[in-house]
Amino acid sequence: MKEVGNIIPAMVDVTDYFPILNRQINGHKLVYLDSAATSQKPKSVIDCITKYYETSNANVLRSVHTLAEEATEEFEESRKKVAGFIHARYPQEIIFTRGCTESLNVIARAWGDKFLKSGDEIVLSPVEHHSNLIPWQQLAGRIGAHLRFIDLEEDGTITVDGARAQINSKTKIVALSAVSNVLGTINPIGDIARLAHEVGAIIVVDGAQSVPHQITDVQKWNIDFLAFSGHKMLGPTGIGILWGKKELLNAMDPVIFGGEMIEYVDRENATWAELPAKLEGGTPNIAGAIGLGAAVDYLEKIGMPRIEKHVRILAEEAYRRLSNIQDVTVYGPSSPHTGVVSFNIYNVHPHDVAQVLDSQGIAIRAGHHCAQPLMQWLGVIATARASFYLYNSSNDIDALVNAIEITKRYFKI
Ligand code: 7TS
Repeated sequence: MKEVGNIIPAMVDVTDYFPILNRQINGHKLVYLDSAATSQKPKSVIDCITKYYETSNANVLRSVHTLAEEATEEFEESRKKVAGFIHARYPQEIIFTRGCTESLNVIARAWGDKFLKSGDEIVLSPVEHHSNLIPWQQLAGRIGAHLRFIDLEEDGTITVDGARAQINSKTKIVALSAVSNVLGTINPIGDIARLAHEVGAIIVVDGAQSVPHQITDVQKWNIDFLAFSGHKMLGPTGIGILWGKKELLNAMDPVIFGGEMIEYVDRENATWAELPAKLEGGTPNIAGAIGLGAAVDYLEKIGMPRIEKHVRILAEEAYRRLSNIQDVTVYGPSSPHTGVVSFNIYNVHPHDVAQVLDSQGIAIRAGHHCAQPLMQWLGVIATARASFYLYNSSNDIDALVNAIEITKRYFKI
């Protein structure tokens, strides 16, 4: 008998609030299971960006005319909203960047180049997205530092003991994702932050997959830096956040030089503006920042604890149901498991799985997910990955399970 999942409705009226989810794809209603790559955008975010361009568009932080003052006010209001969202102590600790990748690169350059020296160690994990690996590889190469990797448990989880085994007096930076974009594992960030601080190291957290899905409290975690992207949390592309403790951001030198970030300039020399301008050289993505503020409003209206619970229930339900399908391998722990479910169908390339699913209107991602060292650890070249957000329901899991059965029949598995 065919298994039917628990009834888990979407958290919002998708038809009204997420216009794109009304689309038909290849004759089927779109089932969007690729939010880990980028989330869809609610109408309130789309409308907010349109309104900004239609009514207040101007450059920020320079001119004194009305439009410029309105734009600056909205831009700075968004900074405050983001600060509140992650429980930052000061809005000046919120630096607008292009995204998580840029934020991590800035930390590696601006903190790493200044404060690390030859022989120092950087502790990472094998599950990191390339964005939280390559900047550290490059830094290590520039200054002669060494990378160490936390051993994973059999199911891919990271434990505090595993971290403790790699952290020592030579450790200067621990850089870890809070949630894996492939395994959906949730890492014990607060405990690992304590270990890092015990040896005088700093901890950098890649929050790309965690900030959209759970309450983020940088003070409770007691971390030093956090990087994340607006586009995975209902906001627009091209806007992201670098958060750091004020004293650390103050100690860093800028990496982008030009307009906006200076205090005084003469022919030979320049001095830097106060935070956050010091680290925001050039005209920022104003509409993006304002759109991100609208996304934060939307997420807070729905409630992060509810979103966290919803996504976790869906992911664990999908994990359970996919595990019960013959010839399907699901990766990572069954619980806790959030956001994403990676899987393979025996003898079928994940790209082929994604293609058959697309023919059924289902959008998933297939590939190495910018986590090739993790693929090597799993012993696979790629996986298929379904990822969930507040607009998904158990109907989407039904559609996914059904389409996997169609794929198996197609490839005669
Ligand atoms: N870190 C993690 C954990 C990620 O999942 C991603 C993007 C990034 C960093 C980089 O974010 P960006 O916005 O700067 O590109 N992850 C994915 C993904 O899993 N599929 O597409 C993008």
